[in-house]
Amino acid sequence: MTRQRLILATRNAGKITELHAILADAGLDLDLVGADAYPEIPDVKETGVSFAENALLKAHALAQATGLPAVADDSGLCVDVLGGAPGIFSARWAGTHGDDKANLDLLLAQLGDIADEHRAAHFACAAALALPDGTERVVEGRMEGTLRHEPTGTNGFGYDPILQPAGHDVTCAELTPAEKNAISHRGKAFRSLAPVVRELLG
Ligand code: ITT
Repeated sequence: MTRQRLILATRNAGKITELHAILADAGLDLDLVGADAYPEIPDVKETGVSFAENALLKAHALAQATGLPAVADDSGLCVDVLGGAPGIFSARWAGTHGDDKANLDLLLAQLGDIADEHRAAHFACAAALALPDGTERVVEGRMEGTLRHEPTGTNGFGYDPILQPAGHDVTCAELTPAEKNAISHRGKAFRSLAPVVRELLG
């Protein structure tokens, strides 16, 4: 039997790798295809002002353009002392969308004088499912932690080398992919979304 195709409405390679593992572990037997398989579809403008709004925008855009169900992730790093920033601006904090190193370096410089006890932060993720008929669902997940002063570790992507998850003495970039997915904002959000995907896609 042909497996149901589900579009992963993201062009972020780090996210795509994690989503394949998270959705497979959640027992979803689907033909998962990244947005890169549809290069002719333009990037959606992330005009929302919350993770949930932007995740829904991305999922609906791909579902409408392909006629297939789509899931999207909108995520970011929220720093307490910065009032929740970079937040929805995490991917373009230093100006250029997706320049992980520049984003991380700028954030570390901004927090240079901030002591350990004031370096609380969390990763947040909204996971959205959209169907071509307009049906939508969105759920959220978080991973709490503190920010290091220097990047450490080479796994993961984005701000992983500076976020030390609560209860751990290593950064996200020092965790194995499976260890990160087990506790991450993205893991939590997509594990919550998995039964909804199963229910709506059969
Ligand atoms: P798409 O819109 O194509 O999905 P994007 O990278 O632009 O890709 P977002 O707008 O959701 O995605 O921005 C997410 C940014 O937040 C990402 O570029 C990282 O800087 C950061 N981020 C999110 N999840 C992360 C994680 O698990 N580890 C490290 N950084 C993360």
